[in-house]
Amino acid sequence: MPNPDLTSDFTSFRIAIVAASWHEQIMGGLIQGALRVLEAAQVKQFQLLRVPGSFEIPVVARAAAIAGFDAIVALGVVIRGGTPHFEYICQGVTYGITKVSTELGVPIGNGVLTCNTIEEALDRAGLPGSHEDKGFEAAIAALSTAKVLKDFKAALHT
Ligand code: RBF
Repeated sequence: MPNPDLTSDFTSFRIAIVAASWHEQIMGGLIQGALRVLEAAQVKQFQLLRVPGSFEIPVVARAAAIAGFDAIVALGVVIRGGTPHFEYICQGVTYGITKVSTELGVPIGNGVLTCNTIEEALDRAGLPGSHEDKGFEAAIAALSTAKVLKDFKAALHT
């Protein structure tokens, strides 16, 4: 992932984390990863919104975008099972957060893991022994993009 730049002033940013509730141990790692970013960036205003499953992330992300949050971090874990549900849930959440983000102009960091096995997800969850920290990465992406948008809009008015 790109080098995270958390040295800008993020103190006025309002950030929502929208997190599903399936696979709670992995979700714990993703949420902690995102919270580490908010702490490092000294974000003062944030809200953690828990939803039942990843499929429910877009509707709550939309409400957060409309409510004026500057960026949203979407966190979930979808594990491939024996039925086509995996594809439908993955498509639904990916399409849903893309639509919310582009139509409402609010960046959404995509931290929804779509994995073949629990082991694959554990390896990406930012837990002890994990090789990757996708909650952290999604929060960095959301904050960095919110900064790009804020600077861009400010420059238009100068
Ligand atoms: N939600 C997840 O966040 N991760 C999953 O791995 C997951 N697997 C599911 C498998 C099946 C067969 C079903 C029916 C639902 C699953 N869900 C999962 C829940 C889904 O995101 C949503 O909450 C429910 O379908 C209710 O709308």
